[in-house]
Amino acid sequence: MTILPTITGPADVKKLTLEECDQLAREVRQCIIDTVSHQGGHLASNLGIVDLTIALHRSFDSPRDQMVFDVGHQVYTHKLLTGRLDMFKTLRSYHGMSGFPCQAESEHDLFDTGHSSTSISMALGLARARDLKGGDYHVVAIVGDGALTGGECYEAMNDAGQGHTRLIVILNDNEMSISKNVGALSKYFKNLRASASWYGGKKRIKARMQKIPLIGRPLAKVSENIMNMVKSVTTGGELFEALGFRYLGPFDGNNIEEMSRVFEEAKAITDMPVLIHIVTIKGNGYDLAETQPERFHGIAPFRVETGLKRGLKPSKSAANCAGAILVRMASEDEHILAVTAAMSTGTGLSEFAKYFPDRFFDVGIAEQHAVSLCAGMARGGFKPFFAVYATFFQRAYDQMIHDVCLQNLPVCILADHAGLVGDDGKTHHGVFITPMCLAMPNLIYLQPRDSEELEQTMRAVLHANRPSVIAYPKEQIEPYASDIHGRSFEIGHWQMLRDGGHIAILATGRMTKHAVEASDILRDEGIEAAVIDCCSLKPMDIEMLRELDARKLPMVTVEEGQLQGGMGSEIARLCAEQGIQIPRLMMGIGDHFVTHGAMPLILAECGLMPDQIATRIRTCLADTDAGAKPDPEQVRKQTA
Ligand SMILES: Cc1ncc(C[n+]2csc(CCOP(=O)(O)OP(=O)(O)O)c2C)c(N)n1
Repeated sequence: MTILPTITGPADVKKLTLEECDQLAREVRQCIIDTVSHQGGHLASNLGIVDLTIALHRSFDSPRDQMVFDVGHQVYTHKLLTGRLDMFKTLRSYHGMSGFPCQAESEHDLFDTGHSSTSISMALGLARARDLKGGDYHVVAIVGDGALTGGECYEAMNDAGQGHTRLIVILNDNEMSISKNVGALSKYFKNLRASASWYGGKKRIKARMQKIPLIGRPLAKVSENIMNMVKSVTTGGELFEALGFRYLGPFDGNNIEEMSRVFEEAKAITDMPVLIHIVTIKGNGYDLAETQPERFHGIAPFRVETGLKRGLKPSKSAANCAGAILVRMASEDEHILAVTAAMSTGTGLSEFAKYFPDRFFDVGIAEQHAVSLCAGMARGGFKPFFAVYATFFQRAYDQMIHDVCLQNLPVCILADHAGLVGDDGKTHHGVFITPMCLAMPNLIYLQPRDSEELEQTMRAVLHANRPSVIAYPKEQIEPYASDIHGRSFEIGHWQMLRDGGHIAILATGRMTKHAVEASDILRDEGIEAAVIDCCSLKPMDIEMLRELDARKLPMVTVEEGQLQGGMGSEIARLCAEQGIQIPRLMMGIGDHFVTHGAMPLILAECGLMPDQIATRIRTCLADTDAGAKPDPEQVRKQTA
């Protein structure tokens, strides 16, 4: 009999015997492999944490007891055990299940998360709230060794350790972030694992005993119990003890029985926070993911037998394009350095690391530190490029203003995954980057329209010798046909890709291509639209705005980001300042978080597909006489 379909909630997990739990773990793994192979998703992290999650739901009583999974990319088992099996096949699809914790899905998810290193702070907050209310339930944070490279974890532990707050933190140590974990702490965890020689010994002895015919398995069980008793009285983890935590570990996190026993031990500690150090195997149960955990960390749909991608060849990534350009530039200029915050492959820096290992720095999941580090490197005479997903760069807002822009230092942020990102959804869309950057004095902020302009912008900021951010989407945009020749990008100058006498579409980044396609549609209807590539968002091209005004061309703007404080808003502000007509229509993302799903679907939800842009322009032109001064009420309605 299969067990997984009978699990409607944590209460059903509690009824299972240990043998049945092991069977459930196998079924959950199979379900995750099957589903991710069709839907894509975070495979290796989820396979590693199956046993731990089953043990958590055996020992704790969610939702009364509260669990916070750090990042949240590893909650698939948690979802399956909390009544979401039916929905699971829709993982990461439009209007389907989120790939991350999601309050709208279940009372067992307390926060919608996707960014790293926040779980201990959140759990401490929950624990303090519990204590203020006089509650007696448990609060548990589950945090990976990768996430534990993020500084916020230490701010939280430092705070937790000063009181006697009852809190359980589980450190899930699989020696991996997305890539191999980095830094002094990862060495410290390695030493902890090694110094607890019982751990490796235990595994070896158990494996050998199990091979003895007939009596092997029972014998292994007895000896494991004895070794576990010995373990209970050993100590270690001075770092955590110094922070005011009781340290328990390391334990085998892929052993449900062992986890259940440790959790009971931790539950009994009520006068201080506890950190349980467990060791798991990333990708556990699927050979390919075990041997290549980085490739299977986050993966597009694939064939289970071969691990090869399903379907069409995936589109090229802009990150790889930027990485290749940076390698070329670095071979010409030895002052160029590259920095990543635990995302060397994702941000396209693997080749750079290979060619220039001395000029490449992986700082762990520490975006704030990365930006201040770059400030120091720049002050020291170098030209650092920090490649980071736009959404994670949000972390370093203050460091960018205070440590880079205020000092006017030549640090370049390569803000990858800018705009909408598709399946990862609301925690990962890089749609706040423009409002962030437009507010920063001294900054050059660029959004190239394609791979060719990406290279031009990277070279331009190198010579500008000032703080800069270059934002580009996840997918590489190949150069496309336009009426301009020479294609010479200049900071502070916009390019008219196509001329037209009825309306001017001002667009940026990937939306420039959509604007060209919209103008094709409109051209067939007799509407001539000029398309302007506004790559240089800071500084903007005031001359071009004056020229459009002089020609009495009504303006509309299109951007793949928040309208509040975005490109359209800034153009309107500049126009008002210059006494020229403001845009009639601003297209972009309204005042809400955008869901997950395939890119065309979510772009359509935001009204940003070429045909939708054309329709809105047509309506706008029909509503107002072309060339007439805009009616503010009309502008308000159109942009609502
Ligand atoms: C602030 C931030 N930076 C980067 C990431 C990208 N990211 C997602 S998971 C991950 C690695 C997490 O490693 P770990 O916590 O050890 O979990 P594991 O996947 O190994 O189980 C990274 C870098 C993120 N989610 N948030």
